[in-house]
Amino acid sequence: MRQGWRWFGPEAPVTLDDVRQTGATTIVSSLHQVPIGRAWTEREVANRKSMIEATPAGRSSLTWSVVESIPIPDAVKRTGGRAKTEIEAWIASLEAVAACDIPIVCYNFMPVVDWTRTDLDYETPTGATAMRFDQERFAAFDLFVLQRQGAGDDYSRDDQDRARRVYEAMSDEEIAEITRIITSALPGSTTEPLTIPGFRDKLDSYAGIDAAKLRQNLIEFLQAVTPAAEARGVKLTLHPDDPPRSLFGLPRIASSASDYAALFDAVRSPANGMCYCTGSLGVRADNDLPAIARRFASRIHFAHLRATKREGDGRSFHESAHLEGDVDMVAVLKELVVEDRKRQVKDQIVFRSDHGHRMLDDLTKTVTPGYPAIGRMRGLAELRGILHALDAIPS
Ligand code: DNO
Repeated sequence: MRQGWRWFGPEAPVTLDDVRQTGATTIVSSLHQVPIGRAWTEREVANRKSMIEATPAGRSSLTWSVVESIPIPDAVKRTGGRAKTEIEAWIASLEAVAACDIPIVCYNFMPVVDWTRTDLDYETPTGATAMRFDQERFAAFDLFVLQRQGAGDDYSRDDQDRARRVYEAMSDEEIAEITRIITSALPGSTTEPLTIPGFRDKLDSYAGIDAAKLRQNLIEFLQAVTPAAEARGVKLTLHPDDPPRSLFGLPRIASSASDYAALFDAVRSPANGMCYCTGSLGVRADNDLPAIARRFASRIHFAHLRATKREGDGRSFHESAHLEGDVDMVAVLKELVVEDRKRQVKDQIVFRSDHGHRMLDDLTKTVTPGYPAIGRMRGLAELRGILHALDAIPS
């Protein structure tokens, strides 16, 4: 397996030289500066690639092997194959990526919000901080800050009472903070930052789109884009919903093994692949992670490895250290390694240690939420340790 690192570009606090020191050898990146929906040009991709791959004298080399992500505009999620112009622009971006020999593209199909948390710096017992999704704070935002129409139908009377108490105890600053965290699109998100009125409008634009419709739209998108990907040898990898359940009454359709099975059955192209994210899928107790890795092994080209810990209410969770929490990382890596050993080097699975605790020097620095260097490096080192141990055991 190839050890990857998500790099947010030349303005990011973590530099390419920092990445070299983590031991990662391959880069996961995107043209975050390009507005969603605008086609990427080959020149733009090539410039970024040469930034990554121009190795200073004496330094170890890095390659750019994964684009995470080419964002999918709302029009595609809402209207599927009818969003012809948007799909053409997406294919043009894909072709620019392919022309630069980058073999893997990650994307997701979550409407309105990409990954969602309520707390960025939840203090863990070690003093390091983690990202957290607190169901009561989320409900307080949905019911009383956003005041989403129909939200009451999604929460029990007890849940609503608890959310009201949480909301009433929040200061104005706390309300502003949770609004910012939820609406302004966390780093790497493929959705637009929104204001509260903009958020309500976006939700309205999805009225009448249920899970079956959204799935059909994704299938139409895949039918349109997989021929281009297949012809150019690019693997498309669908990232799971994070968290893997409906939020704000919106459908989500990449949350479970049966969701992925439906997509792989509908679009059989080998370019139709999976980004296997243990942290996202692991939030659901009924997602058996090693079984998912085994079942879809040949479809997995990219993996996000991190662990989440479900809390007492069964809905809240926080991001634990990579080998703690609810994910059996040894069992997961065993499955991925079995698949990886069957592949040629050029087709090996790229993984990155996903997210990381904010710890040590990063506690006093400006960091990218979820992506501080030290916590991610701790995770990568632990994962690498497992891989070394598995390598020592003959297959
Ligand atoms: C968050 C990331 C997501 C992911 C996209 C993939 O940390 O996992 O933003 O990049 O959902 O398209």
